[in-house]
Amino acid sequence: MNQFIDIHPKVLDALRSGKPVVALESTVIAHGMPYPKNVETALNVEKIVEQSGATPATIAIIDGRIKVGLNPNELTTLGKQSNVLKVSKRDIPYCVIKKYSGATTVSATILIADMVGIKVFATGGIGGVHKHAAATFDISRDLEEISEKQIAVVSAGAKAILDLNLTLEYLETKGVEVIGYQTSEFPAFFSNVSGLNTTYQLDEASQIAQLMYTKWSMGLSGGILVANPIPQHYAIDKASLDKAISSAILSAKENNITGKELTPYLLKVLHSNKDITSLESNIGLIYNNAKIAALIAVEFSKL
Ligand code: PSU
Ligand code: MN
Repeated sequence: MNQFIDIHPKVLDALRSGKPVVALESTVIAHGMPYPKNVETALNVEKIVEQSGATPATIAIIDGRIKVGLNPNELTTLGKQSNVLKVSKRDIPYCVIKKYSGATTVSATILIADMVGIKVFATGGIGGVHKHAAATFDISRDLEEISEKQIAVVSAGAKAILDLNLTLEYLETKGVEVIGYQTSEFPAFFSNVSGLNTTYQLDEASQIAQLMYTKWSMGLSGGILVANPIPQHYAIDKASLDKAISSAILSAKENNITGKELTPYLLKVLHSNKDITSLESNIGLIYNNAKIAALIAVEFSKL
């Protein structure tokens, strides 16, 4: 095993005996939600994964050590401290040599999960192609990593702040199938109305596990995006959501927020917008994704 990684004993035991494991990211904890809701959510997500029959492995960097599986203290520190780096692929070695703590994005989490052999990963919504990307070139590393690693990523589609159509086009170019879990419409994170289609719809976790097994057994490289709609009672009405997103993007422009700061900034503005319930919705969809991810991991471990 890689000399820079510490695997939590529970996770190591599960991996060695072929039991189901679900990787979880940490940027959503450190940069995607305010304290203390973030820590509460992260602890609940782990509980949901466990209750659904899999071992949770939250991934982060703590004082320069890459951790696969955090203890509650580490998780709390990550959610409380304000100097935690947002770590994408390019940031990992720097964070390690400086002995800093870093929260891993979807892309860095996938990369580390793949190093230790985890095949299923849950998040809220993946990063993707930003609106106006033709001018800014802002395309999340998340899409590259999903397309390179053998992993199933369960998310409520891509974050609604993005250009969802371009995100789907990009995934198609990279050969990533977008599987709608019990839906044929690509979910739009806080809402299930996008007007866009998933590649295919599958209704059972066992079918998704079979697809993973088949893709990788025939030597096709790359991951699968499982798009899991937000539970209807958490969904935000599309008109209010679009309005809130437009004003968040405008605010980012006025304040010259770009690069890695953009996504956390937009989410922060949305979460503080009193017209929509985006923080509650974000938490609701993450719980739902954690559960489906665990069910898929359980089914995949049987194959
Ligand atoms: N999903 C959420 N909240 C988040 C994120 C995803 O519900 O905060 C994070 C993920 O870590 C994702 C990152 O990888 O946002 C994308 O950032 P960027 O657009 O800078 O690549
Ligand atoms: Mn970006």
